[in-house]
Amino acid sequence: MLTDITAARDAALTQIAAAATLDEVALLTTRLAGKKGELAQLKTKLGALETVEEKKAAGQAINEAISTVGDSLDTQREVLSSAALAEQVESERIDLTEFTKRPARGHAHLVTQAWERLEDVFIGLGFQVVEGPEVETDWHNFEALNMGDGHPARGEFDTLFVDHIPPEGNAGETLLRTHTSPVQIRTMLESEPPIYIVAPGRVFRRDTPDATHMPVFHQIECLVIDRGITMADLAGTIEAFTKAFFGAGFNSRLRPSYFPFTEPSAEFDIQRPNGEWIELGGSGMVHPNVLRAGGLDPEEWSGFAFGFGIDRMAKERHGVEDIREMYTNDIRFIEQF
Ligand code: FA5
Repeated sequence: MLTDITAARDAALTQIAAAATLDEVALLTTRLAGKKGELAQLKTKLGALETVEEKKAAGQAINEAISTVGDSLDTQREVLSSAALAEQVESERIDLTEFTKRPARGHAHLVTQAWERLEDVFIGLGFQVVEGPEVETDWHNFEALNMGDGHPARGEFDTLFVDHIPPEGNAGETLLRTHTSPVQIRTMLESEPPIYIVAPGRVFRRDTPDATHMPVFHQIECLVIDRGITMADLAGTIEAFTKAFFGAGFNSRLRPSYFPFTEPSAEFDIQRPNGEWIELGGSGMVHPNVLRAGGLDPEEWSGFAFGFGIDRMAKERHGVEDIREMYTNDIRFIEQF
């Protein structure tokens, strides 16, 4: 009987070792190690044995054989599964060797670069960066900036209105901000002076695109509110900014001008090392009516503000002929900066 068991076990092990696929292993598992498998069947012959000792020894030998065969099936299953996985990986492998040249890395757009550098320079000068909404109320964009209904200066800003009736207010009072100056009002209303902020952002005007105009462009606003601020602080800040941003070889100047929200007002220009002057933006001392709209007492607080076009500045700085080129998304143009 013991010889039969050993022979059956060895035959089973030989078959398992010869199994070449997982399906074959599955078949062998049922046939050999199942409850009704060939080895288990041997137990039916135990009754024919004469002594208890013989029965016990044979029973034990059968159990051991079943266990050995089970282990062998497990091992074979594992061997075949990892081989199958390796085969699948190999068959699904994609040959990428022809793409060994690394793709070119992109970079930020010219205007984004200018925007980020402006923020860095102003942070270096001690300013905080704030943001305001692109969709504004008529009040923040005009009224609070000393441009009441019918003020002729409103005509300077060809405004895009939003088809929206605010919860409080009337149709035609919601618009796309025409400049970053409404952020002055929001900042004064939301924080206590002293205020030293810059507010970069996107602005909108119904301007026909040409070499120096886009209907969507970017401005950066600077606002300072403190005690005893004078025009000299404005001039000094613009000069410090000019040198920090453009370089030590650049100078700045103020020219008398008019904005409803500043009094006195000035255009400011920068001078290239070659002596050429470039207009940059508008500036002035914050008008008392604007301070009041911002909830501040003009007797106690004074301040200056300036603002300029980021796109226009980048255009001048890099000698771009036409501002529209910056938005054609022509990679040959964009790659140059
Ligand atoms: C203003 O928008 C004022 N808010 C600036 C200001 C701020 C004055 C604080 C005083 C105190 P202006 O309309 O001039 O001003 O526009 C400022 C700058 O935006 C211009 O100098 C120019 O650089 C840029 N700009 C104006 N219109 C366009 C346009 N359509 N496309 C590109 N840049 C423009």
